Amino acid sequence: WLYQQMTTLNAGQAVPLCPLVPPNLIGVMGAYKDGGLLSELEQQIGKGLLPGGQWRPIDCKARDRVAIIIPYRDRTEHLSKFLANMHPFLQRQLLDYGIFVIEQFGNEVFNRAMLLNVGFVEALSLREFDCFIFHDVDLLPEDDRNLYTCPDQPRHMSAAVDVFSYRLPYADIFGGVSAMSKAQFEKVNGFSNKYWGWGGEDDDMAARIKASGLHITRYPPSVARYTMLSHTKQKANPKRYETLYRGKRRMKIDGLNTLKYTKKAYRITKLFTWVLADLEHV
Ligand code: UD2
Ligand code: MN
Repeated sequence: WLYQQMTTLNAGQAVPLCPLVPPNLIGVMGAYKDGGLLSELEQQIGKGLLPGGQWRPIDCKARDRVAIIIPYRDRTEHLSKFLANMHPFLQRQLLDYGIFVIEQFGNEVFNRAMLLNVGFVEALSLREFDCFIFHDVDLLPEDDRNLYTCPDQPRHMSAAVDVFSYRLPYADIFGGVSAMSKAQFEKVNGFSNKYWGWGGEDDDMAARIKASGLHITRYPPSVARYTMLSHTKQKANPKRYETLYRGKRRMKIDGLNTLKYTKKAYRITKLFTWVLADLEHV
């Protein structure tokens, strides 16, 4: 038994699996809303990280290899606040993780779902991650018992967001922060690539999950609490209902298997791995 619990990190050095419940969690902690400049943050927390905003515990072997995927464009202040919050948070959870910022190139309307597909592909090309957390840059978790791992069903993480009065706005919501294993994400063919502009892409994923015989799980709202940083509203996509209506039928012919993009730039920074993606209409 003990032998099974041990695993070799460096030659000759065996470490046990990390405890199921990380011992250094704080619980309710709120979210620090100050972030400062990215360059300052690099000074403060960059040293403890592996290149590209990766980290893993050294005294024990992490149970999960988790890629955090951020869809991103033009929200610099949010990004530094996000990173200032998330690195310490994920480290307390003793995860083997990497943070990926997937930025949309150009001025076309934003396509969150497609960027998340790009993040999935790019993270896997770097390492064999087994768990993916798709994370809005403006959401900060308030309680570190909200473990960023992938259970045997997809998990909607942001169940209680301050701007929604810490209540679920509707039963099938899957937007904000969500967790899926590699196998689950492949089973549903990833996100649809067809949602340009605000809205619908998260509901489309919820429909894919259901149609694949999976179901959405959640932590209790007392734990799954988030603060949303303030921002102006994006213009809603007028075609979102129409696209959603035909969504389930498209699942096999629209998603990971039809994703097309050009990598305009790629950088391993101290705090995250950055991909600038030019998305193609597919
Ligand atoms: C809601 C959902 C979000 C998504 C969206 C509809 C929650 C809590 N959030 O967010 O997950 O389903 O509706 O598409 O349910 N972004 C940029 N730059 C931009 C625009 C968006 O970086 O110019 C990224 C950023 O990570 C942002 C995310 O996309 O947090 C979602 O966009 P939003 O915050 O404008 O939308 P919101 O708050 O209505
Ligand atoms: Mn938002």
